Order: sequence, then C-alpha cells, then structure tokens
Amino acid sequence: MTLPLITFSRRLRETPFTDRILVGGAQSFTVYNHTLLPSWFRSLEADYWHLVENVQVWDVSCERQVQLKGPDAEKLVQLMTPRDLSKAQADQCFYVPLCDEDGHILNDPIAIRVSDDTWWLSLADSDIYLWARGLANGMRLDVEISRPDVWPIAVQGPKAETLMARVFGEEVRSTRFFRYKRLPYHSHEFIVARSGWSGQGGFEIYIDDVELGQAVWDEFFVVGADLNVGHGCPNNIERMETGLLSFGSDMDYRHTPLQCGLDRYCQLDADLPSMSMDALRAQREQGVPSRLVGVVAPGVPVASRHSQLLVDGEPVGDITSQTLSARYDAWICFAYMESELIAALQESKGVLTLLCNNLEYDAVFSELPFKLDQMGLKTRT
Ligand code: THG
Repeated sequence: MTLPLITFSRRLRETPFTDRILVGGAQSFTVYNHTLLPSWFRSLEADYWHLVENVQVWDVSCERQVQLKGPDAEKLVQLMTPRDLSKAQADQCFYVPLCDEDGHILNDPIAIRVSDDTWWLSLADSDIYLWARGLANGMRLDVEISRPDVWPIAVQGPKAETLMARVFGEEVRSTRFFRYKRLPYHSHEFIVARSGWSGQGGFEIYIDDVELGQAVWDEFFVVGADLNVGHGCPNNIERMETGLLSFGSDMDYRHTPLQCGLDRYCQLDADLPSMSMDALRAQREQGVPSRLVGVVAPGVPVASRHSQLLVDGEPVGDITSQTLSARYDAWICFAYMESELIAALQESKGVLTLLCNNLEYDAVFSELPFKLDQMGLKTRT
C-alpha cells in the first residue's frame, strides 16, 4: 500500500477509522479541521455511481464537535447564528450559518441540542472553538466550551436505511430528516441522525466510544455485503449536482448567507439576539452586490482548474467549485456573479460562454440548486 504524501504530526489528526479507510482503498486525502478527510476511493465518477446505487460508509470524523455546556449555552449559539433556535425540539438537527457582526459567514455547522444545557456544533472547516471561547470570555457567559472526542461517521445512499436497520434495529427507520434518536448498540447509546452531506439519503452516527464505533464500522461491512456496501466519502460531483455548499470553497469570511443562498436559514424578522442581525437586515434592504449561482455547459470533455466564464467575450464571475457531471454530459460550476450581471443574464442579455482548455463552449445560467434533469441535457453513455 502506498501511503499518501502527507506528513503526520500531532497537528494533523488521524481518526479512529483512518487505518480502515486506507485498507478500504482511500486514494487521496484533504485536511479538514486539522483532521484527515478522504476525497476519493475508486475514482470520483466510480465513487459517485456506487453511492447513488448502493450504500457507502464515510469517515467524516473531521466534522469535529465544539461543545457548549452550561446555563448560557443556548444564548451563545443564538448569538452566533441568525437562525431562530428558540423553538428547537429536543431531537432536532439545525443547519446553522454562524455569522460575525458584519454578517459574514464563519462556519456552517449542524447544531444539535444533546441535553437541556448542552449543544454540539458539528463544524465545517474553521476554528469556531476559539471564536466561541472569545465571545464567552468577552461577554462573561456562563458556559464551558470544549472539544469532545466525537467522531461522526455517515452511512449514505439508497440502501442506507436497510443497512442501518440491520445494525441499529428497525427503530432507526422512523427517524425523520434532520432529527436524531439515541439508539442502543451493545452497552452504549449512540446519537443517530437522518442527515449527511449527500442528496442520496442516509444517516450520521456521532461516535463517542471509539472501540464500539470501530465495531459498528466493521459490522456494516459484514452485514451489508449483499447490499454491496462500500467505502466512500463526500463526493464532489454528487454534492454539486445536489447543490450542497462547502464552507471555505463556496463561501467564506467574505460572504454573507444572503449571498450564497442560505437566506432560508436566517430569520431576519424574528426578534433574536444574534450579533449578525443588524448587518444582515441592512444587506437585505440594500440588496446583495453579488451572489452564488450555477452555470452549466454541455459537451465539455475534460474540466480544467483554469476555466473562465465569459459574457460577450469579457471575463466575469468568480468560480468557487466546478466539475463534470457524472449523470449528464455537462460541466457544472458554482460562481459568484454581480447582481447586475445576473439580472442581465436572466433577461437573456449577453452571451455566456465557458473558456476551458482554450476552447469556448455555450453555457447556461442556473439558479442553485441546479435542476439538471429539467434542462434537456444528454446523459452520459
Ligand atoms: N454533517 C455533520 N456535520 C457537518 C456536515 C454534515 N459539518 C460540516 C458540514 N457538513 C456542514 N455543512 C452542511 C451543509 C449542508 C447540509 C449539512 C451540512 C445539509 N443541507 C440540507 C440541504 O441543503 O438540503 C438540508 C439542511 C436543512 O434542511 O436544515 O444537509 O454533513 N454532522
């Protein structure tokens, strides 16, 4: 087995599952929250087809938890996000943009209330531990902030529910989308949520007992053989086709949730003590200068990192993520475009082209998420 060219130290965390995914054929890693995250196993395309037809087990331990515990825990979460958490049900998972006082996004975790006075933020790739501690100290909040050893794994794909039921029992089937249950496994109860970073359906298990977590992992591969269970990881093609955003790539400290289509997670008319409220309301009032949209270009054979969008021959837009679709014969991207330009394209003023490997292709503007199946695209053969 050839090890990836990456130097390990205490600054770069392996996970309880790293050895297993190396044996399982992980070909490439990225680093996320100072932790290893595999990026493909077979090839991006083969991983995609395996995921959309079967079930995969993902090591997403890099989605590290920051725990807020104490009388002011909820106050601190609500300070950090413009999403209204006041009606949070005990078993609910919340996708929450965390925003600073200018409304800029610092992270977009999934938040869950694990007990009356305890919240977990399941982080994207930025150091919210420090931000939360800074706020709590500065505001003298009565809350303890820590990084518990919790290692999420995901089970994703159309056969995920069948596989999960074999390991966690039939009870798992009645878990609703973005809700969680505590389900027994031997001597322990794990938090199991119906969530995950794909559009194929599935679950996430917050592993807080390493030995039992590894037993769960191994059991998936024993009892799921007939389901063609495989190793996998968040798949860039699938998540783009589905329209899931990646913090650090598709939005970062420069962007607000109103610019990247996360408006529905901001309750700007609610009376919330969130630090980003005023800035976001002001931006809603003034309108956003630019926002994230999609572009689709049929018939592109090979993608290029140096792709450029043009309108009437002039460079436009700022591409954040791009890939060839696996299902359709098309190149797709997310890009920031100025609001005026978007308005012009919506009125079919200006010709949008993609410059890729020195060739020009006709391109089509799209709101996100894409509706690729309604665009009359050819499927790949
Ligand atoms: N699972 C867990 N933690 C995470 C992620 C995850 N932390 C990092 C990263 N992913 C956070 N980002 C996202 C982005 C989108 C979604 C989840 C996490 C997502 N969105 C759904 C959608 O857009 O359709 C639904 C959101 C909702 O309705 O609330 O699933 O994947 N544990």
